[in-house]
Amino acid sequence: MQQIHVIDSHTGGEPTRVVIAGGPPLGNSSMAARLECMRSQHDHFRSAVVNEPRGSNALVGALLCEPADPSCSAGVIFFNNVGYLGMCGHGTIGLGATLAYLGRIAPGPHRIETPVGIITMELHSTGEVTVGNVASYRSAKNVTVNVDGIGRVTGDIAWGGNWFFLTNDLPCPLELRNLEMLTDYAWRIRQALADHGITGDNGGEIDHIDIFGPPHDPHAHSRNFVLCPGKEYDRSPCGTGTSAKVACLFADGKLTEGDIWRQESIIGTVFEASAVVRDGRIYPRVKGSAYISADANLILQNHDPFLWGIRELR
Ligand code: PYC
Repeated sequence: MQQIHVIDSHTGGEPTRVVIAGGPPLGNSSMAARLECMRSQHDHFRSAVVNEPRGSNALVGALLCEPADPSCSAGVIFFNNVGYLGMCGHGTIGLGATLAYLGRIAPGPHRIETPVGIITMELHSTGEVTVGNVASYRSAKNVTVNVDGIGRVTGDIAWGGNWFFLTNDLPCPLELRNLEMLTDYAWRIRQALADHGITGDNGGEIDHIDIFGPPHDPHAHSRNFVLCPGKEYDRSPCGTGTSAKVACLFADGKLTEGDIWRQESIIGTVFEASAVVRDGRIYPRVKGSAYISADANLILQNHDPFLWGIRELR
């Protein structure tokens, strides 16, 4: 029997499960190398933690690691129902709330190692967390793709720690009651991008689709629907997606340093974003709150036919 100590939280409705103890041995190299080790040798661990019957398709896992860089407070590898994420904004906010709950960090800024670079995570005395993300940028503007069963859809391709296709072309109002239609629409866009060989830089797969429309909250600037790689929607406004959006707004001259962008999610939760410019590069900052929902041990019994989770649900 194996035990895995986890802390569950949600950030604007989107769940995160931080693995505190019981993770696989991944060595002491960079987070990118450790992610590759986990992917190639311990992928069953990912599935056991986030997939049913212990998890759900919406759950994002965060394996807490000793950092390789001593200037960092922690390292982290994010994963989901189908694979791995370069970065995760809502997950980092969940990680901040988790480390605060455990009494492992005090309010103030902390450096965190991720597979795509070092980020900052500032814990505020209010319990809110601001993520200082990796440099984000738009790689292509106004890309039109022919989508099966839909027609032409136009959007931007941008990096916010993951690759995004961001579009204002709406198939219907951004309402939770339209979830099925939005999911189908976004999934078709994703497939069309792949079919037409449209990628991020260096062939990076565009595995997140971010659809924007008018907000409900009069204090927010926009509402979004984000489809994640495993065909599940983000309940939060998506930290890396909001970072990609901030990069696009900057590139269009619609946002400058110090401006605030309030991004509302499909369930009405809001992230507050801004950006810092350093050496000509845009570093988005995303602020939100997370709430602890469980402090538990996952049990893996050797005779359980679903010891490693139910894989390939999608
Ligand atoms: O907040 O960056 C994010 C995120 C990515 C996938 C789900 N949430």
